[in-house]
Amino acid sequence: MKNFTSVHDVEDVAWLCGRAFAFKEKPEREAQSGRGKTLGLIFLNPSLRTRLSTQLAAQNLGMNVIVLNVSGEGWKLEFADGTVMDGPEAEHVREAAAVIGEYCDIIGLRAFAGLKDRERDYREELLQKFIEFSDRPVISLESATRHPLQSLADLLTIEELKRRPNPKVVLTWAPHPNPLPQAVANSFCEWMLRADVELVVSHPPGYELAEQFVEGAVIEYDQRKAFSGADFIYAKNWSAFGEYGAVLNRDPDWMITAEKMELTDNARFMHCLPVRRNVVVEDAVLDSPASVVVQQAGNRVWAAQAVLSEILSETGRGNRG
Ligand code: SN0
Repeated sequence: MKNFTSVHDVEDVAWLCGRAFAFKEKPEREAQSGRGKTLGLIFLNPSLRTRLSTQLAAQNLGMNVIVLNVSGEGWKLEFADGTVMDGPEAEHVREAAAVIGEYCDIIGLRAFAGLKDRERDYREELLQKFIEFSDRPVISLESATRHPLQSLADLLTIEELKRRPNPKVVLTWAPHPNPLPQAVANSFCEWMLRADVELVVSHPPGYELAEQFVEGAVIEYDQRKAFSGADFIYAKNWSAFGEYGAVLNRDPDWMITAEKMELTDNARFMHCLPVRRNVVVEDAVLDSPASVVVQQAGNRVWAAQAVLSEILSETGRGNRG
């Protein structure tokens, strides 16, 4: 594995899950493999789980970790070519990524969708420029269209908790006051479609995700119908893809409630966090034994460790990116 930006970078998803579970069982099993190597974690947006779990995973492999919060501490970056840089942007990604590549053997990058220019976001311009100009392996810590470390941890959690083969997994849209990226939802779908689950996606009209992510999933506009017989309920808000970045619906009737969870087959409740209580999901669900959000977040460490270990085994063979 050279870069880790989507499920398409993974040859064998089941095998990668196996590696993650092996690290969960024995975190120090490859404690020397990253010795003398540096991971740089570059954040253009806030983070709690991603920053801590990826740092912990790298340390378990013996790596050095350095973190830069670009939005708070770095120079404001320019990404477009040929611009006259007389505005607030002080540094171009061409130099910034190249310099980070000098310091780091592997780079993790968080760069959310801007939600203004759909073509630019879906081309993954920021991520691609970091890959190109750093000349190092890059791990997505949530890009414009995907959050693959989250999705891998989600899959690990489903594998640990499923009570039957081919469980019914429902991704449901839920309300939120602000426009959020489609990345978590897109990514969850493409990973679930590579796993042994029955995927149902439920959202109000207007919230259809890009075809490339949901092709093969069942779309059910009636949330209650979608919940029927479900083994896992995965809640997430996203803004519209069609009317790009718009908040079209704030209907509290889409919130996940204990009453709706009754429609499922004793389903577990999942969310990537952070979650807005009593907007996305009511306290009664989040505080019930059905909620597995903390276990899910815990699995972020093993997802990151499995991915880092794979990339290290490549860089060890002298691959500079
Ligand atoms: C991000 C998202 O992509 O939806 C990160 C999730 C891992 N979530 C948010 O930005 C939530 C912010 C909020 O105001 O609730």
